[in-house]
Amino acid sequence: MRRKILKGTTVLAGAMCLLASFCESAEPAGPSDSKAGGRKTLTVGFSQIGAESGWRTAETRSIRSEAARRGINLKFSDAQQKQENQIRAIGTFIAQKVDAIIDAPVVEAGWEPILKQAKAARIPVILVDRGVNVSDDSLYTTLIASDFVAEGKMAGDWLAKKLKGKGNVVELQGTPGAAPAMDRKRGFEAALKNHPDIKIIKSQTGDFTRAKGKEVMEAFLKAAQGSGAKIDAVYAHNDDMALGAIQAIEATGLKPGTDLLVVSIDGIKPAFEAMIAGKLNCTVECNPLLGPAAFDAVEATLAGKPIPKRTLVEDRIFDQSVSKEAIGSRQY
Ligand code: GYE
Repeated sequence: MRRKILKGTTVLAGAMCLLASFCESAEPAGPSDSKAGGRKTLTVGFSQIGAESGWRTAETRSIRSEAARRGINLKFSDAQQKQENQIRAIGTFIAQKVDAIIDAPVVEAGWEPILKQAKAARIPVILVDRGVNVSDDSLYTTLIASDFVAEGKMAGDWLAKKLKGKGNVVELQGTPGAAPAMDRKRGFEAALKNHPDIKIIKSQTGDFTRAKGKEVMEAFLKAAQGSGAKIDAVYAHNDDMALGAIQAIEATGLKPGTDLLVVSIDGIKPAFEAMIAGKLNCTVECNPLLGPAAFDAVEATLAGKPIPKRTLVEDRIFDQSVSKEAIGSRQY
């Protein structure tokens, strides 16, 4: 499978050149109106999951601003976390005969029928951020996303070292059925395989939101109090849930970051602020600035150029030791 690598935020501009082979002089074609100068104005439908996290709103901003920069007419649909809303929106985009569709699929399963409709209408579908589970991968053009298993593994390796191979961990999972929730769990568990004295004593979904992360963490803390178990660390599948958990921990009088370690994924600015304040210990970056790569893919595919099936966004880990110097260059 052909694959491209897109590096993390700080080196994004440089790494975009990796994509230039299929981006340069892409001549978009499609059924849209003509612009002065003969070039067509592309119309692209974007089915976004919602606005559950800082990561998500950064991704939306990136797609919107890149569409505007390229003079692309963007039809934006917010699914409010529901796959049926995404499927409906994609159906509408197909009926409107858009030139291409960008989809950030909330969960992995259940996409075949609508993707078959898009394929039958010869509308390319670019997947951003999360993958889908389909038997025929010709149903989408390309997937531009991070390796979530690797992210979970980075978080787990970091935590295992910090805990010196021993401790009780509670886990706040992302949305059930979502690729980043399943894969970040898998990667984290893989990292802990060689550390039998680190135990995940509780694991529950906090739906990638701050409010749910707080609520579930409150329940974890109460249960631990009742049973006499000590929680040594929290692993949250995203920063927003970790920030919610930090509030819950503080409300009990404990010090997050000191009494309990807190590790998460995304690398949004508030996470860097929490690291500087000593409340969050570590975050694994997951770059949401996917607009440029998504529209490169749209324009290239409409120009009939071959594009890789998978573009990997490269991520890296940040902890308190580097948070101060790193925060200035964070773009989201
Ligand atoms: O980590 C989380 C968001 O799909 C990678 O979704 C994305 C995840 C991200 O809500 O904050």
